Amino acid sequence: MSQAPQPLVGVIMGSKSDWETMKNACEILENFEVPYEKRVVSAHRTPAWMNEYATTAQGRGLRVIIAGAGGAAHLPGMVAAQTILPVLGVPVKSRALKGLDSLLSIVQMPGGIPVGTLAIGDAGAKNAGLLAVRILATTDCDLAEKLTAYQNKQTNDVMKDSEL
Ligand code: RP5
Repeated sequence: MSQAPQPLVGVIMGSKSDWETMKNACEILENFEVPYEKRVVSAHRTPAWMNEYATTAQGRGLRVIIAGAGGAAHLPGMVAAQTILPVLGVPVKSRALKGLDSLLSIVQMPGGIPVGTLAIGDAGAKNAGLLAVRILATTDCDLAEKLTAYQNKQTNDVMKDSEL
């Protein structure tokens, strides 16, 4: 029986309700054939599990963590505080404040504990996936080639339709 490949990226989110947004990051990782894991990890509802996840992530072989959360979005920052892995934060669009609360909760980290904060919502999650691929591609030539092809295709697709 062949074993599943070791996940390199951990995609975590504060609630199942974040999945519609965070699946955009997972789709990118699947397109680039990057092994990843996805888990619900809540800073507020499961603090002990968050602590365990963050402190064991590097030892389990993860290279990047993508953390999405909405509202009082403390998950990315609290995970970044407990690991030296790069953490990419995705502000999920909240019902009450359309994600501005999520964005400000994630982006305003104190100096010393970095979180790479992306845009609110689907585009942010997609770009978090791409940024994780770019981080891994710094030490993986095959992945770097795939990224170049992805970017070229994107450019060509836009150029083909550039006449309105
Ligand atoms: C945050 O609270 C989650 O990241 C989610 O975006 C938000 C609302 O969670 P639910 O009440 O939908 O579970 O922790």
